[in-house]
Amino acid sequence: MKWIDLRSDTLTLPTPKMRKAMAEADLGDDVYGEDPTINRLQEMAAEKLGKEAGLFIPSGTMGNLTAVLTHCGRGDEVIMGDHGHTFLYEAGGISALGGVHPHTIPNQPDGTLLIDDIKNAIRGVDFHFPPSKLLILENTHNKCGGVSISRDKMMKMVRPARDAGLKVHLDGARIFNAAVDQGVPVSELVEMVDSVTFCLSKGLCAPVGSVLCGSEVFIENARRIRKQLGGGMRQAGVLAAAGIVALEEMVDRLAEDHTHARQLAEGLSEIDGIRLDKGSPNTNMVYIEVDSSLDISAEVCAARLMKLGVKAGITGPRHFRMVCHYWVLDEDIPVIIAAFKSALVQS
Ligand code: TLP
Repeated sequence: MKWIDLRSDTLTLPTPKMRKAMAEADLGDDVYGEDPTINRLQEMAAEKLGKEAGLFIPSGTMGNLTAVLTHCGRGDEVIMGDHGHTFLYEAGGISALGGVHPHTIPNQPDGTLLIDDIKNAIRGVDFHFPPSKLLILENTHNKCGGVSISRDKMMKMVRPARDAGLKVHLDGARIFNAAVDQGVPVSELVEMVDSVTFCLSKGLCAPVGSVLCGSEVFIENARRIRKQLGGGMRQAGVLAAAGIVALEEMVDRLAEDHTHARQLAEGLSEIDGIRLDKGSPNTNMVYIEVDSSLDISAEVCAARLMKLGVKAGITGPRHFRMVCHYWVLDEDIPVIIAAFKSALVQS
């Protein structure tokens, strides 16, 4: 059976061109800084993002963790959204491994944080308090519906942190989706932050890896933290080679995933009992809720969809997330919509 797997864009497989580039990559020991393919990927990434330097990291989670531990020491406090990936889905790594204290404030439906909430979260000087050191933002914002956040909104959120002497890190796992969605160079969306992680292994289809970018001094310090975390890899140019293809060939085509997400959202919202959960998709994610008048749980619905070749991500008792990516094709969209109709009719 042909599967249409919408659970995440992390499920993307490398393209044939990536596999060829991986097989032919020039390699060396990256802990010595001698893997030419990794060095090239890091330079390309830094240049695209308008930062001085980049560091290849095994995952987005380790990229964010490395950034936090580079910016903060034990007992320091990080301000972040309560729907942020670093808070919700990174296994509490910043606390468990870094002794860093998370201070959450509410994410708004558009993925932003209120300026007053940021200002109020920043601690004054008092030995009772953990020192506020870092603000973390996320763009696109996964849990808020894959929403892409404009440069203007980013600038506004960064300002109060800057004024109080905090650093700012961006979880830009899908920052290229945001740039393509807004039709702006990616550097414009990250110019205001001190550090940014983006993922090669999501919509960009590489099998493994993220790049952390920032100033030369920051990246030198981050290199030590990555080593402490066990993320110093050796001949990992085999992986970076796919990342280079990702940056060269897979960025502009993200627009197709956004079109598919819009088509899917339109088709699903016409089905009785389905409503869009987080507003219209503006990048590659569609979140939906199945009405309680239909007596069907997400588990039962997902099982029926599976029988029809569709894998959807369950995000709540009646909620789904569907993520469009390279391996979801034009002709798959009507198949997914028909599968939902059929799965709900049976209830
Ligand atoms: N997100 C995954 C799951 O962990 C939820 C997904 O399927 O979307 N930042 C953001 C915004 C992410 O969405 C993710 C992965 C990460 C960081 C972590 O990346 P990896 O999986 O490479 O550690």
